[in-house]
Amino acid sequence: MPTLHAHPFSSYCQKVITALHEHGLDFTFRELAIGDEEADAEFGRLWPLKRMPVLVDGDRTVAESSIIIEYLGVVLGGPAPLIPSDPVAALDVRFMDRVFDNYVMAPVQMIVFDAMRSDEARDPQGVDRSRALLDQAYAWLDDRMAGRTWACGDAFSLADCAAAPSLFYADWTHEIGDRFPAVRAYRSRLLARPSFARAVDAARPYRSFFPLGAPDRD
Ligand SMILES: N[C@@H](CCC(=O)N[C@@H](CS)C(=O)NCC(=O)O)C(=O)O
Repeated sequence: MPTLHAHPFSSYCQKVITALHEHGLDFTFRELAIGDEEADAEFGRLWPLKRMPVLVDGDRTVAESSIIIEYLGVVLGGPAPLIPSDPVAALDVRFMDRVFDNYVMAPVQMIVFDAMRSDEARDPQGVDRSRALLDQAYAWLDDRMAGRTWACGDAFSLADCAAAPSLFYADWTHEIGDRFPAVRAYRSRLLARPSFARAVDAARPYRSFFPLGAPDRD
């Protein structure tokens, strides 16, 4: 059984946990709890850049959420084809995965990490730029999602695994306004997807960790 070194409240960990549930794969959860020095040291030996999650399968260590999800498909199998077998369709899935990581999750992380800093260390310009990028991403996604169920059409994919925690936390960080109805509806569909709903439920006890204050919903 593979081991996932992760934290339930982390967005990139939820992305991979959603994929594991889609595949119906059992795994051992090695929680990277704050203050657990032993887990942290073990994690640093596995992946010196220390970005969660990391999957260990036998003597293989796999880092980076998208690569872990690709690995689940090609090595560990399971019923969920999260990457289409058609190579051109697969490009669209990988493109949307990059969109959610780079243009939704990255600005969300910037704003959230900024909120954890002392007043003197804050970067208001960076926060403004990140909020503007989120607005641009929401507008682009609203057009893209009109008439679609999932990010790349009818099949739930890697891109939706990336979208789920990205849009979940994005709405908490920089609200997805009424002018983006297709993005809001997509976020609701993602929250209703059993694989992601399970990841969200497992993270409920940690909501007080959210530096901007978790809203009383979802
Ligand atoms: N590109 C990485 C990003 C992973 C990442 O940023 N993980 C966050 C948690 S959501 C993390 O480990 N942050 C620790 C830090 O920034 O020191 C991936 O896709 O796995």
